Amino acid sequence: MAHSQELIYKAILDGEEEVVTEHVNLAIQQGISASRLLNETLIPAMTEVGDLFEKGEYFVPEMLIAARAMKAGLFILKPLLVEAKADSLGKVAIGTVKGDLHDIGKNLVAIMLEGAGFEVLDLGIDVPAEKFIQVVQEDHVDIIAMSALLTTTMANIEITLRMMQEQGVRDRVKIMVGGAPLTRDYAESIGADGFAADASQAAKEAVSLMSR
Ligand code: B1M
Repeated sequence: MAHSQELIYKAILDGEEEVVTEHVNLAIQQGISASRLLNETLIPAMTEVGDLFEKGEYFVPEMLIAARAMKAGLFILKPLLVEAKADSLGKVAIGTVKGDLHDIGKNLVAIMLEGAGFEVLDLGIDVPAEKFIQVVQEDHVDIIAMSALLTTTMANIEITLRMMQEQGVRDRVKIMVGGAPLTRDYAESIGADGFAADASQAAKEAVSLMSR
């Protein structure tokens, strides 16, 4: 790992937003690609934050400031990860499900979808089933993408799907789901059309869903 990447990694662990901003910019000037910075530095740093939380060495405030620092880095990388495409492949509405406040993974998926040529409507975090249903009814989306990071909130994906069925809108869209606690088997078991384990897979899955 280059020296600047080590500094970024440590600054995310320490929640130092300004240091992340400075060294992500420097790393880019040094020719380190945005995807390397993302996959070798930013994401592994967040994984370590999670591990430290599990070990009881970090608490929610530390996770929160680390997430802010990560977002500062992502903000710089976003335009480099997204190369605007002329024609839209389709429209995706994405959100983190009800009760869940984690948005970094969802934001990354949104970035990769845009990069793949989709128009993305970001519904944010803590999105209730009613909001997803409203979007299907009013916004002519092709894909609904739901993210969940907690074992407790992944059930809200299934609840949203059931409510969509009850409201008669389920078959108007493709449903793609993802997030750390989810598996392809789970996605299939609840009747989702697509699943992806990470953001770049999510973009590929969305492209494939458009032709199914
Ligand atoms: Co929380 N948190 N957190 N947290 N947090 C986790 C998820 C946890 C695994 C930490 C741990 O214990 N190791 C654990 C969940 C345990 C579980 O349920 N299995 C946990 C917990 C317990 C909690 C709280 C309950 C803590 C508490 O209050 N006691 C609480 C819940 C709040 C709530 O949501 N109601 C909580 C709060 C928070 C913060 C708010 C402090 C903060 C989030 C800030 C933010 O997002 N703006 C936070 C953070 C930062 C984390 C960790 C450390 C990092 C998450 C992250 O951003 N990862 C996380 C530990 C970990 O992930 N190792 C943890 C980086 C990101 C790029 O990865 O989000 O996995 P990820 O996204 C990936 C894939 O999952 C996938 O692609 C992404 C990119 O490759 N993906 C999709 C995601 N969505 C997808 C959708 C798709 C397809 C792929 O299609 C639609």
